[in-house]
Amino acid sequence: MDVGIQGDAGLVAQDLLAQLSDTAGQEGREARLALVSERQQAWAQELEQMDHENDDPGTTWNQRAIAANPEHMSPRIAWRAIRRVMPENAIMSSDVGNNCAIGNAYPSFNEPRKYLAPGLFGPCGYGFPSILGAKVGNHDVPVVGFAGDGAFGITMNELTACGRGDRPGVTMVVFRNYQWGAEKRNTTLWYQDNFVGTELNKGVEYAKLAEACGLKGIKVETVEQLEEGLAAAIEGQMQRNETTLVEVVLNQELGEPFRRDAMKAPVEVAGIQASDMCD
Ligand SMILES: Cc1ncc(C[n+]2csc(CCOP(=O)(O)OP(=O)(O)O)c2C)c(N)n1
Ligand SMILES: [Mg+2]
Repeated sequence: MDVGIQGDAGLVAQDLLAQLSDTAGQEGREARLALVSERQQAWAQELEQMDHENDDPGTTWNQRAIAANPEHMSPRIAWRAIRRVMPENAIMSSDVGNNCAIGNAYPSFNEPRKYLAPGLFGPCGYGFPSILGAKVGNHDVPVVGFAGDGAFGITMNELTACGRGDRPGVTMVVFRNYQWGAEKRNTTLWYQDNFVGTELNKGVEYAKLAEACGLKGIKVETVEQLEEGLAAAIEGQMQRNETTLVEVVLNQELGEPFRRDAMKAPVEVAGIQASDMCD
């Protein structure tokens, strides 16, 4: 029998619990826990082995992106390096974008209130201010923010304010793939690489922007540089109250689009010419 319940979720759950016996839910519990742990281990193993993003049939963006910059880290290779260095008690934030979305699979947490994400609201520019706020509330805890180069640009004016006076130090990682990657991913799939407005200015040096704001900035291009640079930045945050921006140069691979379900190839409804769009 199904029963619809309308009420405050917390209060209803408490009432339900009060009605249940102490052994309710025990049946098959061990087997369920074993299955969860088996699945977790299998997933962790799979993640360890994934270096690159797949192309959908008929598209070649990722293959070309890997070939174009074989010396650059892929998002997954960078995330594995990050995971090796992140302190266990750190609070992290994750912005909206392709690199951050790929990265959401990597961290694991042993305590609550460690992971800040914009969820379904999806505002680009979330990663930096949210980690600044986390540090204001948790001076003794290492905090590390993550954002793509496009999304970071939306709130990077905070660089001018966060180093004032006795503000606590933070560590901010910016993934530099020179593109609004998540948007470009849609275009590779449904518009035959007809990119419009997805390229970022290659001449901008994010680490130097941080330095110009009186903060520390480092640009890293290899796994070793990333591990060393991020570890040093976190050490500086905790020991010397330093804020460091870690600019991580990546290749241009792109993972799953956010809304595969919501996107469709455009349908030609009339014989419109490009020249129709001009004066
Ligand atoms: C305020 C705002 N504007 C636009 C978008 C749409 N949007 C979602 S992801 C994305 C691209 C993010 O690019 P970047 O931060 O460089 O990350 P990447 O995908 O390259 O890793 C955009 C424009 C959004 N979510 N929020
Ligand atoms: Mg980007």
